[in-house]
Amino acid sequence: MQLAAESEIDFQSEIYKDAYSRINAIVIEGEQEAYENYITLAELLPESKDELIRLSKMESRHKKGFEACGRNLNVTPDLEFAREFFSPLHQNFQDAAAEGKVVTCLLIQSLIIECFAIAAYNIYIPVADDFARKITEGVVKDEYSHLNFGEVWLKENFAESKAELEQANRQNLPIVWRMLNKVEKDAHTLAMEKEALVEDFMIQYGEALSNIGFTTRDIMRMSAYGLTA
Ligand code: Y39
Ligand code: FE
Ligand code: FE
Ligand code: FE
Repeated sequence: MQLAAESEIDFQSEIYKDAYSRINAIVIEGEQEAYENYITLAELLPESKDELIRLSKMESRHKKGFEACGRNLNVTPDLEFAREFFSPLHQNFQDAAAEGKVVTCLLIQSLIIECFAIAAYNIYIPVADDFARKITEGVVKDEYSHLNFGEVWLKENFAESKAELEQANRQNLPIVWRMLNKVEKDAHTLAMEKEALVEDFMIQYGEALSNIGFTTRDIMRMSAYGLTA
């Protein structure tokens, strides 16, 4: 992998800034929705309320950090693009929350979205500008702790959650693939390759499913739903 410091990335070029206006917006909108999702989860899981409110506050700090990254490059985030980008997952989370389907909410936010964030931030860090790299390094550590919350809860409630997890995976994993396809070109402009994003996502997500209690065979079957998107 090439490091930003040794590469030819021109962070001030119009091409870079145009792509950044969408990727930065996706991250800002994602952090805002993550903030809201953890507040919703705190209402659904009163026994974990304090912990979930703490996670929600971390997400709003992340949002502020990434807003600063955009300002630092003189980029205006395209938030309308970002809201559209997240709307299918956002809608599925809202629908699940309205039905009290906490397992589906946890799969969407704490597994899928957190793994997506971890993959994106891991791939971004080596090719980020110095300001954004420092911010993102701090953020990605937090995202691992958010993923861990979901893993621990779902592991403790695995037997009762298994069927709903499989259904929620089937419904939501293809959406992640469509999201990756929509962002592939802009990510490439930022020196982030889709293949690397997919690989990192599948490693994080597969590990999470394994930690929760799924077998290798289950994980293979569940992962295959991504491929048909
Ligand atoms: O839990 C979180 O903080 C997640 C909301 C943030 C999602 C970030 C999504 C990043 C996708 C960027 C795609 C770049 C190729
Ligand atoms: Fe909303
Ligand atoms: Fe976050
Ligand atoms: Fe998070």
